[in-house]
Amino acid sequence: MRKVIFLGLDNAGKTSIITAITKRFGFEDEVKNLLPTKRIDRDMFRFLGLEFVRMDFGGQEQYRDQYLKNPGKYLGGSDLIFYVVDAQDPNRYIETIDYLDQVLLFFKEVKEDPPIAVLFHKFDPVILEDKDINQKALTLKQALTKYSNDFDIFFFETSIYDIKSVMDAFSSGLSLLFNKMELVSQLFEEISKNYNAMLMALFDVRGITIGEYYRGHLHIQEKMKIYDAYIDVQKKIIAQDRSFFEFSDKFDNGHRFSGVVEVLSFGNMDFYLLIIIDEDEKNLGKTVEILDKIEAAKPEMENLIYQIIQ
Ligand SMILES: Nc1nc2c(ncn2[C@@H]2O[C@H](COP(=O)(O)OP(=O)(O)O)[C@@H](O)[C@H]2O)c(=O)[nH]1
Ligand SMILES: [Mg+2]
Repeated sequence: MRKVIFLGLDNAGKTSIITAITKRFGFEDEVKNLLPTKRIDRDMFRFLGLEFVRMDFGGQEQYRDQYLKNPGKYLGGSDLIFYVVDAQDPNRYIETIDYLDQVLLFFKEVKEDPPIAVLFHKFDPVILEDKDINQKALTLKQALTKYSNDFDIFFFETSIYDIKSVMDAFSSGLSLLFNKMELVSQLFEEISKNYNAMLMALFDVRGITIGEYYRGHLHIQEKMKIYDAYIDVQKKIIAQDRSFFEFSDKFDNGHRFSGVVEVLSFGNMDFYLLIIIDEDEKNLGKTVEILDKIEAAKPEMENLIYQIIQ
Protein backbone atom coordinates (compact mmCIF):
# COMPACT_ATOMS: atom_id res chain seq x y z
CA MET A 1 0.00 0.00 0.00
CA ARG A 2 1.43 3.39 -1.03
CA LYS A 3 0.87 6.39 1.20
CA VAL A 4 0.03 9.75 -0.38
CA ILE A 5 -0.33 12.67 2.00
CA PHE A 6 -1.79 16.17 1.63
CA LEU A 7 -0.21 18.76 3.90
CA GLY A 8 -0.42 22.52 4.27
CA LEU A 9 -1.93 25.18 6.50
CA ASP A 10 -5.64 25.26 7.30
CA ASN A 11 -7.75 26.86 4.57
CA ALA A 12 -5.13 26.16 1.87
CA GLY A 13 -7.63 24.09 -0.13
CA LYS A 14 -6.46 20.50 0.53
CA THR A 15 -9.92 19.02 1.14
CA SER A 16 -11.32 20.91 -1.86
CA ILE A 17 -8.60 19.48 -4.07
CA ILE A 18 -9.27 15.93 -2.90
CA THR A 19 -13.03 16.44 -3.33
CA ALA A 20 -12.52 17.77 -6.85
CA ILE A 21 -10.27 14.83 -7.77
CA THR A 22 -12.65 12.21 -6.45
CA LYS A 23 -15.85 13.79 -7.78
CA ARG A 24 -14.70 15.58 -10.94
CA PHE A 25 -18.22 16.72 -11.68
CA GLY A 26 -20.73 18.40 -9.47
CA PHE A 27 -18.18 19.09 -6.72
CA GLU A 28 -18.61 22.88 -6.80
CA ASP A 29 -21.38 23.09 -4.20
CA GLU A 30 -19.74 20.61 -1.90
CA VAL A 31 -16.48 22.56 -1.94
CA LYS A 32 -18.27 25.78 -0.95
CA ASN A 33 -19.61 24.10 2.16
CA LEU A 34 -16.52 22.34 3.47
CA LEU A 35 -15.82 22.45 7.17
CA PRO A 36 -12.25 22.56 8.44
CA THR A 37 -10.80 19.05 8.49
CA LYS A 38 -10.45 17.54 11.93
CA ARG A 39 -7.19 15.65 12.34
CA ILE A 40 -6.73 13.33 9.37
CA ASP A 41 -9.20 12.08 6.74
CA ARG A 42 -8.32 8.93 4.85
CA ASP A 43 -9.53 7.22 1.73
CA MET A 44 -8.25 4.53 -0.58
CA PHE A 45 -7.95 4.43 -4.32
CA ARG A 46 -6.38 2.20 -6.95
CA PHE A 47 -4.30 3.48 -9.80
CA LEU A 48 -2.65 1.32 -12.47
CA GLY A 49 -3.10 -1.75 -10.33
CA LEU A 50 -1.54 -0.34 -7.15
CA GLU A 51 -3.41 0.44 -3.98
CA PHE A 52 -3.03 3.86 -2.39
CA VAL A 53 -4.11 5.43 0.86
CA ARG A 54 -4.68 9.18 0.57
CA MET A 55 -4.46 11.18 3.78
CA ASP A 56 -5.78 14.70 4.22
CA PHE A 57 -3.98 16.27 7.19
CA GLY A 58 -6.10 18.94 8.87
CA GLY A 59 -3.90 22.04 8.89
CA GLN A 60 -4.94 23.92 12.01
CA GLU A 61 -2.14 24.79 14.37
CA GLN A 62 -3.19 22.37 17.11
CA TYR A 63 -3.08 19.48 14.62
CA ARG A 64 0.20 20.58 13.07
CA ASP A 65 1.76 20.58 16.53
CA GLN A 66 0.40 17.11 17.13
CA TYR A 67 1.91 15.71 13.89
CA LEU A 68 5.24 17.37 14.49
CA LYS A 69 5.48 16.04 18.03
CA ASN A 70 5.19 12.50 16.72
CA PRO A 71 6.16 12.73 13.05
CA GLY A 72 7.19 9.08 12.69
CA LYS A 73 3.65 8.00 13.45
CA TYR A 74 1.94 10.48 11.13
CA LEU A 75 4.36 11.28 8.35
CA GLY A 76 6.68 8.29 8.30
CA GLY A 77 6.55 5.94 5.32
CA SER A 78 4.99 8.48 2.96
CA ASP A 79 5.58 7.72 -0.70
CA LEU A 80 4.43 11.07 -2.07
CA ILE A 81 3.64 14.47 -0.56
CA PHE A 82 1.30 17.12 -1.91
CA TYR A 83 2.07 20.32 -0.09
CA VAL A 84 -0.72 22.85 -0.66
CA VAL A 85 -0.18 26.61 -0.39
CA ASP A 86 -2.93 29.21 -0.64
CA ALA A 87 -1.31 31.40 -3.28
CA GLN A 88 -3.88 34.13 -2.64
CA ASP A 89 -2.75 34.56 0.95
CA PRO A 90 0.81 35.97 0.90
CA ASN A 91 0.44 37.00 4.55
CA ARG A 92 0.82 33.37 5.50
CA TYR A 93 3.71 32.47 3.18
CA ILE A 94 6.22 32.65 6.06
CA GLU A 95 4.04 30.43 8.22
CA THR A 96 3.68 27.86 5.46
CA ILE A 97 7.44 27.79 4.73
CA ASP A 98 7.99 27.25 8.42
CA TYR A 99 5.66 24.24 8.50
CA LEU A 100 7.18 22.72 5.38
CA ASP A 101 10.63 23.27 6.92
CA GLN A 102 9.72 21.23 9.96
CA VAL A 103 8.11 18.48 7.93
CA LEU A 104 11.14 18.14 5.68
CA LEU A 105 13.51 18.27 8.61
CA PHE A 106 11.83 15.13 9.89
CA PHE A 107 12.19 13.32 6.57
CA LYS A 108 15.83 14.35 6.36
CA GLU A 109 16.52 13.06 9.84
CA VAL A 110 15.00 9.66 9.13
CA LYS A 111 16.61 9.58 5.69
CA GLU A 112 13.37 9.26 3.75
CA ASP A 113 12.98 11.30 0.61
CA PRO A 114 9.49 11.07 -0.86
CA PRO A 115 8.91 13.32 -3.86
CA ILE A 116 7.15 16.59 -3.02
CA ALA A 117 4.63 18.32 -5.24
CA VAL A 118 4.04 21.88 -4.07
CA LEU A 119 0.68 23.17 -5.28
CA PHE A 120 0.33 26.94 -5.54
CA HIS A 121 -3.38 26.62 -5.11
CA LYS A 122 -6.27 29.10 -5.62
CA PHE A 123 -4.38 30.19 -8.72
CA ASP A 124 -7.77 30.88 -10.27
CA PRO A 125 -8.03 31.69 -14.00
CA VAL A 126 -8.90 35.30 -13.05
CA ILE A 127 -5.65 35.82 -11.14
CA LEU A 128 -3.34 34.24 -13.73
CA GLU A 129 -2.64 37.79 -14.96
CA ASP A 130 -2.39 39.37 -11.51
CA LYS A 131 1.15 40.81 -11.39
CA ASP A 132 1.32 41.22 -7.63
CA ILE A 133 0.31 37.62 -6.78
CA ASN A 134 2.54 36.24 -9.54
CA GLN A 135 5.51 38.19 -8.22
CA LYS A 136 4.93 37.05 -4.65
CA ALA A 137 4.38 33.44 -5.67
CA LEU A 138 7.58 33.53 -7.69
CA THR A 139 9.50 34.76 -4.65
CA LEU A 140 7.99 31.95 -2.60
CA LYS A 141 8.92 29.39 -5.26
CA GLN A 142 12.50 30.67 -5.20
CA ALA A 143 12.59 30.32 -1.43
CA LEU A 144 11.37 26.72 -1.70
CA THR A 145 13.92 25.63 -4.29
CA LYS A 146 16.45 25.36 -1.45
CA TYR A 147 14.88 21.98 -0.68
CA SER A 148 15.84 20.61 -4.08
CA ASN A 149 19.29 19.67 -2.72
CA ASP A 150 17.70 16.99 -0.57
CA PHE A 151 14.34 16.26 -2.20
CA ASP A 152 12.72 15.91 -5.61
CA ILE A 153 10.45 18.92 -5.46
CA PHE A 154 8.01 20.01 -8.18
CA PHE A 155 5.76 23.04 -8.49
CA PHE A 156 2.25 23.35 -9.88
CA GLU A 157 -0.33 26.11 -10.12
CA THR A 158 -3.81 24.81 -9.42
CA SER A 159 -7.36 26.01 -8.98
CA ILE A 160 -10.64 24.26 -8.44
CA TYR A 161 -12.02 26.60 -11.11
CA ASP A 162 -9.78 24.76 -13.54
CA ILE A 163 -10.36 21.12 -12.62
CA LYS A 164 -7.82 20.10 -15.25
CA SER A 165 -5.03 21.91 -13.38
CA VAL A 166 -5.83 19.92 -10.25
CA MET A 167 -6.04 16.60 -12.11
CA ASP A 168 -2.76 17.34 -13.90
CA ALA A 169 -0.90 18.12 -10.69
CA PHE A 170 -2.24 14.97 -9.08
CA SER A 171 -1.38 12.83 -12.12
CA SER A 172 2.11 14.30 -12.38
CA GLY A 173 2.72 13.52 -8.72
CA LEU A 174 1.57 9.92 -9.12
CA SER A 175 3.60 9.50 -12.31
CA LEU A 176 6.73 9.87 -10.16
CA LEU A 177 5.90 6.48 -8.66
CA PHE A 178 5.66 4.68 -12.02
CA ASN A 179 8.84 4.63 -14.00
CA LYS A 180 7.52 4.01 -17.51
CA MET A 181 4.55 6.35 -17.46
CA GLU A 182 6.28 9.09 -19.43
CA LEU A 183 6.57 6.71 -22.40
CA VAL A 184 2.84 7.13 -23.02
CA SER A 185 3.17 10.89 -23.45
CA GLN A 186 6.20 10.36 -25.68
CA LEU A 187 4.26 8.02 -27.93
CA PHE A 188 1.37 10.52 -28.09
CA GLU A 189 3.78 13.29 -29.05
CA GLU A 190 5.13 11.20 -31.91
CA ILE A 191 1.69 10.25 -33.22
CA SER A 192 0.25 13.75 -32.75
CA LYS A 193 3.07 15.28 -34.74
CA ASN A 194 2.60 12.81 -37.59
CA TYR A 195 -1.09 13.62 -37.95
CA ASN A 196 -1.17 17.14 -36.54
CA ALA A 197 -3.54 16.07 -33.78
CA MET A 198 -4.60 18.76 -31.34
CA LEU A 199 -4.56 16.56 -28.29
CA MET A 200 -4.13 12.94 -27.29
CA ALA A 201 -4.63 11.69 -23.76
CA LEU A 202 -5.09 8.51 -21.83
CA PHE A 203 -7.09 8.56 -18.60
CA ASP A 204 -7.92 5.93 -16.07
CA VAL A 205 -11.51 5.38 -15.01
CA ARG A 206 -11.21 8.09 -12.33
CA GLY A 207 -9.89 10.64 -14.79
CA ILE A 208 -6.28 10.50 -13.70
CA THR A 209 -4.04 11.23 -16.66
CA ILE A 210 -1.64 8.48 -17.61
CA GLY A 211 -0.22 10.26 -20.61
CA GLU A 212 -1.04 13.35 -22.60
CA TYR A 213 0.18 15.47 -25.45
CA TYR A 214 -1.32 18.66 -26.81
CA ARG A 215 -0.18 21.15 -29.39
CA GLY A 216 1.91 23.87 -27.80
CA HIS A 217 -0.24 26.85 -28.64
CA LEU A 218 -3.44 25.35 -27.28
CA HIS A 219 -4.93 28.02 -25.03
CA ILE A 220 -5.99 27.30 -21.43
CA GLN A 221 -9.64 28.05 -22.33
CA GLU A 222 -9.42 25.57 -25.19
CA LYS A 223 -7.93 22.90 -22.94
CA MET A 224 -10.70 23.48 -20.40
CA LYS A 225 -13.31 23.24 -23.16
CA ILE A 226 -11.91 19.95 -24.44
CA TYR A 227 -11.67 18.53 -20.93
CA ASP A 228 -15.29 19.47 -20.15
CA ALA A 229 -16.39 17.83 -23.41
CA TYR A 230 -14.38 14.75 -22.51
CA ILE A 231 -15.97 14.46 -19.06
CA ASP A 232 -19.42 14.67 -20.68
CA VAL A 233 -18.51 11.92 -23.11
CA GLN A 234 -17.06 9.72 -20.39
CA LYS A 235 -20.31 10.04 -18.42
CA LYS A 236 -22.30 8.95 -21.50
CA ILE A 237 -19.97 6.04 -22.20
CA ILE A 238 -20.46 4.74 -18.68
CA ALA A 239 -24.24 5.35 -18.67
CA GLN A 240 -24.74 3.70 -22.07
CA ASP A 241 -22.11 1.01 -21.56
CA ARG A 242 -20.30 1.87 -24.78
CA SER A 243 -16.71 1.34 -25.78
CA PHE A 244 -16.44 4.03 -28.41
CA PHE A 245 -17.82 7.54 -28.81
CA GLU A 246 -17.35 10.10 -31.54
CA PHE A 247 -18.14 13.73 -30.95
CA SER A 248 -17.76 17.16 -32.42
CA ASP A 249 -17.80 20.56 -30.76
CA LYS A 250 -16.54 24.10 -31.20
CA PHE A 251 -14.41 26.61 -29.30
CA ASP A 252 -15.65 30.08 -28.39
CA ASN A 253 -13.91 31.43 -31.49
CA GLY A 254 -16.04 29.13 -33.68
CA HIS A 255 -13.22 26.79 -34.64
CA ARG A 256 -14.54 23.22 -34.72
CA PHE A 257 -12.88 20.08 -33.42
CA SER A 258 -13.67 16.38 -33.74
CA GLY A 259 -12.90 13.80 -31.14
CA VAL A 260 -13.15 10.15 -30.30
CA VAL A 261 -13.01 8.44 -26.96
CA GLU A 262 -12.23 4.76 -26.95
CA VAL A 263 -12.32 2.43 -23.97
CA LEU A 264 -9.30 0.15 -23.67
CA SER A 265 -9.92 -2.74 -21.29
CA PHE A 266 -7.27 -4.67 -19.42
CA GLY A 267 -8.78 -7.34 -17.25
CA ASN A 268 -10.98 -5.43 -14.85
CA MET A 269 -9.27 -2.09 -15.58
CA ASP A 270 -10.68 0.33 -18.13
CA PHE A 271 -8.73 3.16 -19.71
CA TYR A 272 -10.01 5.97 -21.86
CA LEU A 273 -8.16 7.11 -24.93
CA LEU A 274 -9.04 10.61 -26.14
CA ILE A 275 -8.05 11.94 -29.56
CA ILE A 276 -8.88 15.47 -30.72
CA ILE A 277 -8.17 16.89 -34.17
CA ASP A 278 -9.20 19.99 -36.11
CA GLU A 279 -12.46 19.41 -37.90
CA ASP A 280 -12.37 19.96 -41.63
CA GLU A 281 -15.96 21.09 -42.09
CA LYS A 282 -15.75 20.92 -45.88
CA ASN A 283 -14.29 17.46 -45.85
CA LEU A 284 -15.59 15.44 -42.96
CA GLY A 285 -14.48 12.25 -44.70
CA LYS A 286 -10.90 13.38 -44.31
CA THR A 287 -11.42 14.13 -40.61
CA VAL A 288 -12.67 10.59 -40.08
CA GLU A 289 -9.77 9.20 -42.09
CA ILE A 290 -7.21 10.95 -39.86
CA LEU A 291 -8.93 9.71 -36.71
CA ASP A 292 -8.84 6.18 -38.12
CA LYS A 293 -5.13 6.46 -38.84
CA ILE A 294 -4.37 7.64 -35.32
CA GLU A 295 -6.43 4.82 -33.91
CA ALA A 296 -4.31 2.37 -35.84
CA ALA A 297 -1.63 2.97 -33.23
CA LYS A 298 -3.84 1.32 -30.62
CA PRO A 299 -1.84 -1.93 -30.33
CA GLU A 300 1.29 0.06 -29.58
CA MET A 301 -0.53 1.93 -26.82
CA GLU A 302 -1.96 -1.26 -25.36
CA ASN A 303 1.48 -2.77 -25.29
CA LEU A 304 2.76 0.22 -23.34
CA ILE A 305 -0.09 0.08 -20.84
CA TYR A 306 0.70 -3.59 -20.21
CA GLN A 307 4.21 -2.59 -19.25
CA ILE A 308 3.06 0.07 -16.81
CA ILE A 309 0.31 -1.81 -14.96
CA GLN A 310 1.67 -3.26 -11.74
N1 LIG B 1 -10.68 30.97 -4.89
C1 LIG B 1 -10.49 29.68 -4.57
N2 LIG B 1 -10.95 29.20 -3.39
C2 LIG B 1 -10.72 27.90 -3.11
C3 LIG B 1 -10.02 27.03 -4.00
N3 LIG B 1 -9.93 25.81 -3.42
C4 LIG B 1 -10.56 25.91 -2.24
N4 LIG B 1 -11.03 27.16 -2.03
C5 LIG B 1 -11.75 27.64 -0.83
O1 LIG B 1 -10.83 27.68 0.25
C6 LIG B 1 -11.49 27.38 1.47
C7 LIG B 1 -10.73 26.31 2.23
O2 LIG B 1 -10.79 25.10 1.53
P1 LIG B 1 -10.51 23.70 2.24
O3 LIG B 1 -10.46 22.69 1.14
O4 LIG B 1 -11.45 23.46 3.35
O5 LIG B 1 -9.03 23.93 2.83
P2 LIG B 1 -8.16 22.96 3.76
O6 LIG B 1 -8.28 23.51 5.14
O7 LIG B 1 -6.77 23.06 3.26
O8 LIG B 1 -8.71 21.58 3.63
C8 LIG B 1 -12.92 26.97 1.10
O9 LIG B 1 -13.76 28.08 1.33
C9 LIG B 1 -12.85 26.68 -0.38
O10 LIG B 1 -14.08 26.96 -1.03
C10 LIG B 1 -9.56 27.58 -5.26
O11 LIG B 1 -8.95 26.93 -6.10
N5 LIG B 1 -9.82 28.91 -5.46
MG1 LIG C 1 -9.45 20.36 5.07
